[in-house]
Amino acid sequence: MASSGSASGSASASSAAPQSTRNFNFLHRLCKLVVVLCFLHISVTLLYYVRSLDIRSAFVRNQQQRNRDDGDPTGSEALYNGTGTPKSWKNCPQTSPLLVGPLRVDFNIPVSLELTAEQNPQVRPGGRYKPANCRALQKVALIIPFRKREPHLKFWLYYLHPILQRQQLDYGIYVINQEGDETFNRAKLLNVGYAEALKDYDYGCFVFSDVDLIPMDDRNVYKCFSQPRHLSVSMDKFGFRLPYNQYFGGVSSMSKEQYLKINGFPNNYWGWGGEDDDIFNRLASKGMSISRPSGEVGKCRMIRHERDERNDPNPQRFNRIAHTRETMNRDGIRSLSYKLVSKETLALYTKITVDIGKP
Ligand code: UD2
Ligand code: MN
Repeated sequence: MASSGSASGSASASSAAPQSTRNFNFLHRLCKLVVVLCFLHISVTLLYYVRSLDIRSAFVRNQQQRNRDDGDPTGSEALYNGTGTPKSWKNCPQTSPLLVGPLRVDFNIPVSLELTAEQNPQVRPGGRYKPANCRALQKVALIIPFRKREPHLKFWLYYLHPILQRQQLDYGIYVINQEGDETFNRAKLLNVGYAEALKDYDYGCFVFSDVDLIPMDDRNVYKCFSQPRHLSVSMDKFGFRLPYNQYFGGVSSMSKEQYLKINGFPNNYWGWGGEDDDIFNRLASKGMSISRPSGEVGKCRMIRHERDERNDPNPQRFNRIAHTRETMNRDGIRSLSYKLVSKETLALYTKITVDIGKP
């Protein structure tokens, strides 16, 4: 039993050698496979990492491009050049270094046109200004619809002239005064302002402002953006909130191109209300979106007032707003007609008195 045991022992010893070799070979191959897999894993990880770097830098490039677009909605500075400013001058910076942020606006402190003129010696006749040491990025016409609101206009000029100068804009102020006692028509006056301002200068940007609205922060820049801008987003009158998402009343800005794309504003909203919603509908129907400052930067105050005479709520407004898409192509800047009564180049603004007819 023992010999057979030893014989069988030697036989199993002779067959154990190739077995261990086979095991060794197997282990060797397994290790190789593990190494190859590790290598593959590292390569794939590296590849993804490099690609994500590419995407990140493309994102940064894209953001920078967008910031540039925001500064110049026309995408070319050419429009804003040729202002009579020497070519060697540098462009003003994207963000003016002169801005101070939140401002105190108090309508209990009386102001006068004389005081405003005294405090703004750089403003030229007609309410024109451009920075003395750099080329403004935009040429902005400020258009104010107006009738019998002299006390409000005094405040507007007193507060806005210094702000607009700190914003380093090349600007002009146009007060569009409706002649006579017919029903008031805000949007048609704004169209007149657009047409008349362009007779003066090649403005590329138009800011449309109520006479009674004053911004409370000079970082709310009265210029144009890559999308139409609503500037009076957070008004004391509405508890410093946007009353509704589509709200476009108060102060807004549009580049010439954006304005022309919607055929300007409606001419047939007589009396109070609706015209701002019609403008919003026009923009939406052309696929544009509304750009807005933050609620903090967009704070503003409205001078308290009663409803004016001959500006009662327009009973047709709801019906008209419902049909903007059908009417906007035939009613707008392309079909505007009015009679210019007078154009006065005053110390702080250009006053355009106009006969815009009646309903
Ligand atoms: C709101 C909107 C305004 C416009 C209006 C409806 C705000 C802050 N503003 O203003 O943009 O959509 O509703 O039409 O929500 N004006 C005169 N003389 C007049 C009548 C009007 O100068 O006799 C001018 C003036 O610039 C005034 C603007 O038109 O600020 C708007 O009229 P409003 O102030 O009487 O109307 P309001 O405050 O409800
Ligand atoms: Mn008002």
